[in-house]
Amino acid sequence: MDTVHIPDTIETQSKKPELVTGALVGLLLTIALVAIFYAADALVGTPFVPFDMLDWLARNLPGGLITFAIDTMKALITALGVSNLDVAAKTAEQLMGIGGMIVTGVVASVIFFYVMNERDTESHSPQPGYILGLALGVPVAVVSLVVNVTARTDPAVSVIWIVVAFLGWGMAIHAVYRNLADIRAEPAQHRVSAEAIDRRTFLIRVGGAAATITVVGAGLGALLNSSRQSVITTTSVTGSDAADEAARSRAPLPNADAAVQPVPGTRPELTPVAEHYRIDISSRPPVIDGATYTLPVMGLVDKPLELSLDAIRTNYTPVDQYITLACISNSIAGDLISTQKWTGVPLKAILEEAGLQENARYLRIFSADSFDETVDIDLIMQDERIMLTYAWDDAPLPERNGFPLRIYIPNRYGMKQPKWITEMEVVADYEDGYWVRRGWDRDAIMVATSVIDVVAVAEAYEHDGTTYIPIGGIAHAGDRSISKVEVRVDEGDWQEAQLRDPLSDTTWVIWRYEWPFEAGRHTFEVRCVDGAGEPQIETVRGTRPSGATGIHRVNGDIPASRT
Ligand SMILES: Nc1nc2c(c(=O)[nH]1)N[C@H]1C(S)=C(S)[C@@H](COP(=O)(O)O)O[C@H]1N2
Ligand SMILES: [Mo]
Repeated sequence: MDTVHIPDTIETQSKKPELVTGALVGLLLTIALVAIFYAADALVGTPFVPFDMLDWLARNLPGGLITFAIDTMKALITALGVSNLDVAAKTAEQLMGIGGMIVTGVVASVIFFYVMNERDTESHSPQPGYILGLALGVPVAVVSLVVNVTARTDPAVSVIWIVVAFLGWGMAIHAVYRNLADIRAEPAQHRVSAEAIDRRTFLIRVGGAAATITVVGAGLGALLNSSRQSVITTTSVTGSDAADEAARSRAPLPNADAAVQPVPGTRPELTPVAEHYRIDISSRPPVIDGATYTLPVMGLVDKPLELSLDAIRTNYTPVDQYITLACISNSIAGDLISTQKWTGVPLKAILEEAGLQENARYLRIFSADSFDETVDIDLIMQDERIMLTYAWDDAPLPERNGFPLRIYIPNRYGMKQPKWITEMEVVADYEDGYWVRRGWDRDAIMVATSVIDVVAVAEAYEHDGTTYIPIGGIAHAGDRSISKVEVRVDEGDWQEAQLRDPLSDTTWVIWRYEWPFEAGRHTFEVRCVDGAGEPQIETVRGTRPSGATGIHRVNGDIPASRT
């Protein structure tokens, strides 16, 4: 045994466990706790608390700080060359939640070791462990109760589970502390050398146990989550890619006859649903049961409504629109912009049924994830395109994109358009919505932007002795349409591009320009003019608070010969 070799070390050391040991113990046991939460979530649907903590922080920190964190993350991810920014950002965010919880556990454990060392008592009461567990468990349970919208368990069960799990964690840390203190306090000669273990061996055993729990918990969770996911896809109404394709070939797109074809390499005109960008304030989308869901429409109305999803789908005349949605934090040429076919009911029809009272001015919309926004009622009554959306691409809204209901408001960035709507209230006074309270633009009108998607060197062709390389991309100005796109190369003259008929006047426009090819290094730039003749803003401006502006510019070496 090791003890035979190092009794002196043990005797001469202070009997108190060091704080570094406290940090190590906290690290091992908190990782194990995270794994247990993960497994329980996958198994029975209890809250995964690291995400809840992060969501709560994101909602309660000042808006500027969050924007800074998000921008930093975006910059990091972009620097790493990841292409799918929103997916990567979500993953980074989730890892931050887990990291944050582990750091909290480590700090709490260090403080616990410190306090215990200071107390200097021989008492073997289990009380300190309970106190540690409750000190973290109770606040975490409260936070989870407030923000969690994905748990499948009853809130009471969730709260008890979180407190019990943290109690177990606190007791485990205390037990490890006591053992370490006892081992060190014990004079070497009192040990039965065959059974006694030293501090290091004990810690290795604790580490082994924690690692086992972690691996089993995380493995179980991952296994259950992957099987759960596959169930969702097989029963999903959207079906396979092939089915989507079939659906599309049955109903030709409204611009099927457009003369101008996209340059190969231009982003798809209609974004596949699964690839639509996704931005929301939660680590995971809220889960709502469509079968029991009802939407209350209340406040300053003559007849408050309580609408089931079926009632919304069948009692009103549905409308279809092809829509380009963009996030206000999309940078120039970023990928937080997508186009889909939306189906819903004009909000006007619903408000008319409820009957607006004299002083009705604004509609407050509340969401399952505690997001909210305010819409001007005059706007709703004037613009029948403003709709309560229940389908994308002829299928129920995907969970992450707002199932069962989201609003559509033309010409506004996504931040003004709540998903997962749970309640609508007609009110007299304006109130800032979720992102407006955090410093973003109150109106959030979409800014005109144009982007170069591709300089298609591989598509070069010859015409009348000149070689041309097609350049293609998109231009977008909310619902204001695009009247002109211009391209310039190496700061020469602006040249007009051809515009493809768009899917609708609320989608982006695909453009192409045939560039007379010259070998060498070139700079390509694009700008656009909206349907009212208003040119896009050429000055570079960041996303906060009103959306990014500026000319998109790309540089490239165009090889002289491409065989
Ligand atoms: N309830 C709720 N609605 C929301 C958000 C949210 O976080 N919660 N995010 C908004 C933002 S900032 C954007 S850009 C769009 C994104 O919609 P998408 O994820 O379906 O693309 O949803 C908007 N609606
Ligand atoms: Mo957004």
